[in-house]
Amino acid sequence: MTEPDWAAWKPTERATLCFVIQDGRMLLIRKKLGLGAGKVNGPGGRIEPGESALEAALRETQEEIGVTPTGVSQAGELLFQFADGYALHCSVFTAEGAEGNLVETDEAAPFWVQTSAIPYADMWADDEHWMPWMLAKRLFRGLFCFDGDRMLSGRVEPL
Ligand code: 8DG
Repeated sequence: MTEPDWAAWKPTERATLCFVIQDGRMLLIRKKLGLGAGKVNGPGGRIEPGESALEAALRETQEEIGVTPTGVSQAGELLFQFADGYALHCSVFTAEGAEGNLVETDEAAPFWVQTSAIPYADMWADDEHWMPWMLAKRLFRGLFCFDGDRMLSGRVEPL
């Protein structure tokens, strides 16, 4: 698979991710269903028609683990080109906290980890490349090519 022309790249679908980071810890999920099932990730999912990326990030977090993120800001964006032609744009947000009761749902099991001990081995292969940017509050753009869940190439640049 050759690298796409990222300047002309258009996504098939758009999704979001939201990472609550508070007191040196980050709120993660083990995803039970859908794309990336079995992997550790932040809450998130596809943007529905008429919704902004931020609205989708809040809704998906509520649906997946029962809490509403607060103090949300943009962290970066991820462009994923898959070998089968599927292309996904993902807006990444961070939150300073979350309101409500954390619950496990059919979609996800939530847990907290120290930001110094992120379980990259259980996550999508690109995450270890851009998460340090997010933790350092450096706005980023990540450009990644995948075949299934195997990362073929990628890079991270300032946004
Ligand atoms: P649905 O909830 O929209 O109905 O469908 P789904 O099949 O469950 O998928 P999703 O959760 O909506 O969308 C996939 C999620 O996975 C979305 O939040 C973006 C995220 N995701 C990827 N690739 C990668 C990746 O490489 N790293 C990380 N951290 N997240 C990724 O699709």
